Amino acid sequence: MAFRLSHAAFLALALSAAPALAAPSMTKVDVAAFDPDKDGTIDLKEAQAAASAAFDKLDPDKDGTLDAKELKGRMTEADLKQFDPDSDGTIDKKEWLAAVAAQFKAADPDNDGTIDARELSGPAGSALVALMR
Ligand SMILES: [Ca+2]
Ligand SMILES: [Ca+2]
Ligand SMILES: [Ca+2]
Repeated sequence: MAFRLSHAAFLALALSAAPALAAPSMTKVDVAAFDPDKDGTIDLKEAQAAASAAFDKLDPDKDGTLDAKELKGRMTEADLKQFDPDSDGTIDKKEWLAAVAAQFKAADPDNDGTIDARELSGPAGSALVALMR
C-alpha cells in the first residue's frame, strides 16, 4: 500500500514537472534567429523584415489587418491602443512596423542602432521579440 501511494505521488510529480522542464528552451531569446547577415546584432531593417514575416503569419486571411484576437497577446491592450493611431481597433502593416520601430528604439538604450544579445534579453527586447516571431 505504501508503495502504491508513493508511486502515485511520483507520477503526479513527474507530470507536474514536465511543462516546467520544457519552458526555458521555449522562452530562450536568440539574436541569431533574427540576424540574416550574421553580424551578431539585429538592426532595424532585420527587425522589420522579421516582423513583416510574423505579421503575414498572424494574418492568414491576408486582409491586411490584425485584430486583438489575431495578435494572440503579442501586444498588450495598452500597446494596441497606442499603436493604432486611426483607432479602428486593428493593426495594419504600417502600424505594425511603426510599433516595431518604437519597440526597437526602446530596446536599444545605448542608441547604436543595433540590438545585441544583452539588449534583446531585457524587457523591452522581449516586447520586440513578441513582434518578430
Ligand atoms: Ca545583423
Ligand atoms: Ca488601425
Ligand atoms: Ca544597442
